[in-house]
Amino acid sequence: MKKLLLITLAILPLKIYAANAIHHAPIGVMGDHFHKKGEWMVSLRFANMQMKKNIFNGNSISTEDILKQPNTFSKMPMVMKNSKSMSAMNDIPSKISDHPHTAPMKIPMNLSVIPKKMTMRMIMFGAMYAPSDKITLMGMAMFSDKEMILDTHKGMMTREYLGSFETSSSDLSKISLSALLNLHNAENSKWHTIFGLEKSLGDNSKMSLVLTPMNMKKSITLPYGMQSSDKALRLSAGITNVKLIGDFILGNQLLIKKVIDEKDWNFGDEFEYNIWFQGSFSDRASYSFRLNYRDQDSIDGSDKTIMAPVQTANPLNYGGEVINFGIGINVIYDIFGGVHKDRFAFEIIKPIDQNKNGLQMKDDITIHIGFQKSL
Ligand SMILES: [Cu+2]
Repeated sequence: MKKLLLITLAILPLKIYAANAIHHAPIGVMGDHFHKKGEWMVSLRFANMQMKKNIFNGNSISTEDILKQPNTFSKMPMVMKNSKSMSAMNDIPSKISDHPHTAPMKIPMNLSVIPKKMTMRMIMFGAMYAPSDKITLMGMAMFSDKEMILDTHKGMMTREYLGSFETSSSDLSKISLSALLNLHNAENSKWHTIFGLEKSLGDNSKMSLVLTPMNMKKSITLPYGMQSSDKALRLSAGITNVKLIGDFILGNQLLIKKVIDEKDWNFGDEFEYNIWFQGSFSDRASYSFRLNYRDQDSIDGSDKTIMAPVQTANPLNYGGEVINFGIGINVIYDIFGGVHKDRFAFEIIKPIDQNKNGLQMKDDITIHIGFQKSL
């Protein structure tokens, strides 16, 4: 009898602290669960995001219509290394905009390079540690790899297609440190807050060869979206509620990210809301449905060397609202041994509504794959 009681006590904490597949949120949600005092967890996540086609203020737009969009940089004096020609151009700004064919640099009046496909891959290493039952600390490092395929058209007259090219960048993108603070821990409803700092690292001025509308290969500073980092420091704050309704889980999370220290430019502040529903196939396998709403501001500031006849070179063509729907599974296996089991998770996400600012690529499917192990 005494033995039985001891075994029950030993198993009990496991039951409460995330023993079943359903006890962790869908893998795309961060900072959803707690650990018990002294416990560590390590995680490895991989995300693959695709973007295809373009949308203008949320509506689809054809290649022909993108080629009719004005190139914001055609009205600006060009930044040139030769100060003589720089001052000469400053003297005749009206001539540049009024008479494009006589402009010294032949800057296309309209957008001439069109993004066709973008792939972003992210690898995230994470660690969690609970100094007490009330607080769990969470650290994360993210590597990103971006690839974009673009089509170049002639800058003027016939606007004919000249060819395609690819740009890419990869780097350590950011690191973050957060604390989860338990506010309320009842049997069927748990509340906790998240506070953290996120530092963007990596290159923010990577250069790459591009095919210009003059049909020449030239090395330019890649547009904002292709840079691995914006070098900004962000504060993140959030609140999470996880409810147990019968055998099901209903989770809610609000998360904001605000830039508190920036360089010349930074990606906009973010607001994110997640609501997810989970059910169990068994203790070892659960499924999830998730709605995700994201609203991001456009880019603040600019990099004067980023100027190309492509939508991504304009800081206003960033941010906006996207609503995503995700389906996921969590499974528990016992592969690597130890006190705690091995958790694997998969989630596939598809946008259901996109109202992005200005002219941008359209989000397509994102997949998340994760491995988590408590120590
Ligand atoms: Cu954890």
